[in-house]
Formats: sequence, structure tokens, C-alpha cells
Amino acid sequence: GDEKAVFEIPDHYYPDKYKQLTSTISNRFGGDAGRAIPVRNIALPNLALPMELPYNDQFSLFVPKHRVMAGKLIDIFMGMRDLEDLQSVCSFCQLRINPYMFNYCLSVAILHRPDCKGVNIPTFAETFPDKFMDPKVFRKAREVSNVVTSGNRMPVTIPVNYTANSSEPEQRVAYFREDIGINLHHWHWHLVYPFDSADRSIVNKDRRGELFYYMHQQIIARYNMERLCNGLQRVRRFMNFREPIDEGYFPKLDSQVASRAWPPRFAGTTIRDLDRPVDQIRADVSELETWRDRFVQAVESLTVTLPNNRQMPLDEERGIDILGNMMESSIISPNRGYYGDLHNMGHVFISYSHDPDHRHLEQFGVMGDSATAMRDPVFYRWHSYIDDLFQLYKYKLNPYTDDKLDFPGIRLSSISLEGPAGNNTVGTFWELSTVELGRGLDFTPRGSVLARFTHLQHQDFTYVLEVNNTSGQGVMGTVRIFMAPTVNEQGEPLGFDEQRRAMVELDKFTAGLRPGNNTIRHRSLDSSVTIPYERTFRDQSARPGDPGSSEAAEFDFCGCGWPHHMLIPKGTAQGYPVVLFAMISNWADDRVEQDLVGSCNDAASYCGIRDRRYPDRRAMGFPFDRPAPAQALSDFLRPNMAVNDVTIRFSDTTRPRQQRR
Ligand code: CUO
Repeated sequence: GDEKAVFEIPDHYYPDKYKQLTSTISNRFGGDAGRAIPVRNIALPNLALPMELPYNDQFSLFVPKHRVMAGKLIDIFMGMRDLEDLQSVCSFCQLRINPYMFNYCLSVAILHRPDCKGVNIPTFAETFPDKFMDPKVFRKAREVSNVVTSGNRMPVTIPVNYTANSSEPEQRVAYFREDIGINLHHWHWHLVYPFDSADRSIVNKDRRGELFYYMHQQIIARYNMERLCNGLQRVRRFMNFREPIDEGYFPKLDSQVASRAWPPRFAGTTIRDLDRPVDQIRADVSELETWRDRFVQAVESLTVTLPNNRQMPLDEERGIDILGNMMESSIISPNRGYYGDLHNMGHVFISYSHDPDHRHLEQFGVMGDSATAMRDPVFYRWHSYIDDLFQLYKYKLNPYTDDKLDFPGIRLSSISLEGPAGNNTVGTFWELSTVELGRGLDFTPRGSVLARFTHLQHQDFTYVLEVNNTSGQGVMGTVRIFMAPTVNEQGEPLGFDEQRRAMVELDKFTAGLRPGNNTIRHRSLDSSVTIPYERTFRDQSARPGDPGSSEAAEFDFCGCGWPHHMLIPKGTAQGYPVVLFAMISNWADDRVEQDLVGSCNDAASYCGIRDRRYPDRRAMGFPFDRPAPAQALSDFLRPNMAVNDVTIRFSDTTRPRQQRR
């Protein structure tokens, strides 16, 4: 049934300006109500701090003052005795607290309160679709919703390539940067791994610093492969903070809450010292340089200076995790006072570069918000640089020795790929999909509004591995599958070190190996990196968050995951050559003892598992996370590894999305 519930809010919960309107408001939302639910009248907490952010302003996790306000609100939500109190305080907050901040903090609380397992949060694209789409859609949608009754509405079409024309070379990869699913993944990731809260346990998750490094490293590897497919150079690091940023970006997004357009950044903009009293930000570019130098110093000496001046070694086990927390930085940085806030403040400097002293009364650009940052070419330049700093550390580690790489008794004789385009070929194309916008738009009448948009897609395929087990007994192995480009911009073969850094994880799963020959078949759809299309968008055909749905329980954590339609890069019309790599490692050395029952764990590679440890004991990115003395990938191979040449063939056609189940 579609019976709606309406909450009856105590009168004094309404802000003064709404008091006379109370009856109108309840009519508005209650007109077609099926049943009324009274909201418990509780002693209300002090919201003074979170209310300092004006209702119609933008909210950024990267802005320190916003972080503190959000931290307070999260604590309030986390501190509510039970669900009814939480609901009550939420209804009090809803008309007072900035909606972006409210949504973020409530989502964090729902993700982390034990009594909230099973509570549904509407997917972010539905709640704030304005962060993901061309505003023309909303104007059209408004027209549509005013003249056509819900149920008979035609989808509104979002144009392809609406932010620039082909004079801008960067536009060739706009389909990646502006992909709705990719941006939703990034928003979800930062929701699952917040960097600030008075409740340390929310931040201090197993290997979160390392995952910060690894997930973003993989974004860069994927983006670089996408660029090579499109005849672009790999990303140039943004490493000289005094140099102009060549790439401009004009987002063409409107904020529905702030009722204004997101500011652009012109080509050739240089970041400048910030002095924005309104955001309580005063920061000099030189601070970034100081923090950078201290980070490099820690890597060079393999020691971190703690607040009490003691030294802490960066050991092989925990080094990258500590550096991740230090770099981002999160509240579990070993010394925020000294190592500062390099990554986050980089976002802040770039996002205010168009108005560093607020003289034009402009808010931050897309780099200031984790829901929109990946749209901007500079995101990848910044994160390439961040990744380079992490790699400085990885270069300090000794190469893996045979006992870490080999799996005695196990020979992987081949890996290949079967699909409709033929063996070892993946077909890619454009797909036309439909997503629900209704919930995020304040239309009258309310109801379904569908938006139709185009995104990259690939044909489903199957990995086939031939494995010979001569150990004489059944064993368990971890299958690790990666893909990388084979040549550089000039068509020359990539050396081992460049290629290992370009490796994109496609899948990781365990397999039982009987004595003798084994054939392992594994579907691309079951990737440990991605979540299914239906989960990214929660489209009309599958609504895992519907009340009563068994899938509702883990929904928002499960919203984190690379969108499946972006598993494979676009390739080229002639066929883009890549190398497919597989390794079988000894599960006895990889396994993490824990119970995974009932947890959402199908996109663990980039997102981890809710309330669990990262489900692989090896370094993230293993075996390519550190250098090796190999000249070429072929020198690196062991009997338990195999490679194959694969072609990605792009067909410039647009096909309507078909249900796959
Ligand atoms: Cu995900 Cu810079 O951390 O955006």
C-alpha cells in the first residue's frame, strides 16, 4: 500500500515565523494522510551552535567551522535515548537547521546508532538532486508536475555533456566526472567515514586512514585509464600551490536550498590566502606548504612527532593507516596541531579560489562538497598529488618477498574473459536510464518525477580461471583481479612501476580449490568493488529502502560502492588494449576472523564492511601497493599469477536500460 503517515509535531516545535502557519503546514503535508503519528514531546537540546549556519547557506564538510557544528549535531542525534526521541528532535530540527547539514548529520547518526539498523534514509540523489544534475531538469520537472498528474508523467531528459563543448579537451571525460553514480559513491564514502565527531568510535574505524588512501588512489587510477582511452594525458599533479590552475570548471548546478548557482572557477585561477570571517576561515597558502613539508619529513624519517614531542615509528603494519589519518586529516590524526589538515584544506582553498576574502559574497565551489567535488577536473589533480605523497611512503617499503607472493602448490594456468563480444573483449556503450527525483523537489502536487539520463555501460562478462592444485589437499585461495593500461600516451609499453600504480581493482573473492584441476567461473556483476545499479539509484523497479523490505537494514552503508556501470573504462572504437591480471593468494594468510552474517559486504574493496574489520589482512592494493625490482609485469609474475590481453571496444550507440533479473 501507499498509505502515507503524517507526523503530528508539538506546536512549540515550530519556529516563531511559522507559528501562525502551523495549521497550514499540517494541512499541506497532511492533506492526503492515511494515519497520523504523534511526535513525542521531549526536553529539547541546545541547538545554538548548529543553528549558526544559516538555513539557506551551503554546507561543507571541509570547512572547519561547519565540521564543528556538524560534530555537535551528530552528538545530539547520537545521544538521543531511543528512536522516538530521535524522531522528535529531528522534527524540531527540520525547520531550523540547514537542510544539507541536517541530512548529513542524521545520515551519520542513522548509520551508527545500533537501534537504527533497518531505518531507511532516502538516497541522496533523491533528497538533493540539485547536487547531481543540470538545473534545466528541475524547471522542466516543475512544469511537468504542475500539468500532469502523478503516475502519467513522462520522464524529463537530462542532456549529455551540458557543462562545456568540445573546445574543452577535459570535456571528453565529463561522462566520468559528472556521473551521478560516481558522485553518489563519493558522498556515501565520506558519510561512512566521517573525519570529525566527538564520538571517536564513529571515526576510528578499522584501517580508515589506509582506506582513505586506497579508495582515492583507485579513483585516480580509474580516471587515468579513462583519460588514456580518450586521448588525454594522465592527470598532472597539482603540486605547486602558487601556480595557476589551468583547468576551469563551470558546474551549471543550482542549489535549490541556497537558491543560487554554484560558482565557477575560471581557467588560470591561483589559490590565495583566505580571509572569510563569515566562515571563520583565515588561512594562508603557506600553511599548506608547511603541512606538506612536515608530512614529507615524517615519511622520510619513518617517524611521526606526537603532541608530547615523543616519536612514533611508521611501521609496515600501521604506517599507511597513520599517514592516511594524518593527511586527510581526521580527528584521529596522531598530531593535528603539527601536521594540520592538508587534504581537507586543499579542498577549501580551491573551492574559495574565486572569492578568497568573500568580497563578492560568494559561497564555495564544487570542490567544497563531497557530493560534487568529483565533477571538477581539479579534484583529480589535487588527489593525484595527495596520492603521490602516500606513494613516497610506499617507496620506502621493501619489495614483497617470495613467501608473501607465492602460494606453493597452486598454479594459475590462465585467466580469460567470456562475454557477448567474444573472448577477452568487453563491449561498452551508452545506456539511457531513469531515476526518481520526486522526493527532493518541493513541488505541488508532490509525487513521482522521473529524470532520464545517459551514462557509460558495459556488457556483462565472466572471468574464467584455470587452477591446478598440486598440494594434495583442498585449500582456500583469495582471487585478486586487476586491470591496467598497457601503453603510455606515446604508445610505448608501461614499465612495471608505472603499470602497478595504474592497476585498477576489478574484483576479489575467495575460492575453494580441490586437489587437481579447477575451473573457477565468476561473474563481473558480482564484483567486490561495485554495487548494483539498483542500489546506486534505487530505481523504480527495486526499492531496497521500502519499509518492510529485508534489504532496508543495511541500505545507507550499502549505498557506498563504485557504481557497477562504471566498472570498466570506456575503451575506444578501434579497441583499447588492457592487461587483465589475476593472482591467487593463500587465504590462510589473508583471512580476517569475523562473522559477516547480515552485513552488507558486496562492495568491501573500496568501502569496507559496516561494523566489521576490513575483510583482507593484506595491504590494500596488494600485491601492487609497493615497488618491486621487476622491469615489466612479466618479470613480476609467479606461478599463482596469470595475465591476459583484453580489448575494450566502445560502440557509440545509446541503448535503453534493460532489466537484468
Ligand atoms: Cu574524497 Cu578529497 O577526499 O574528496
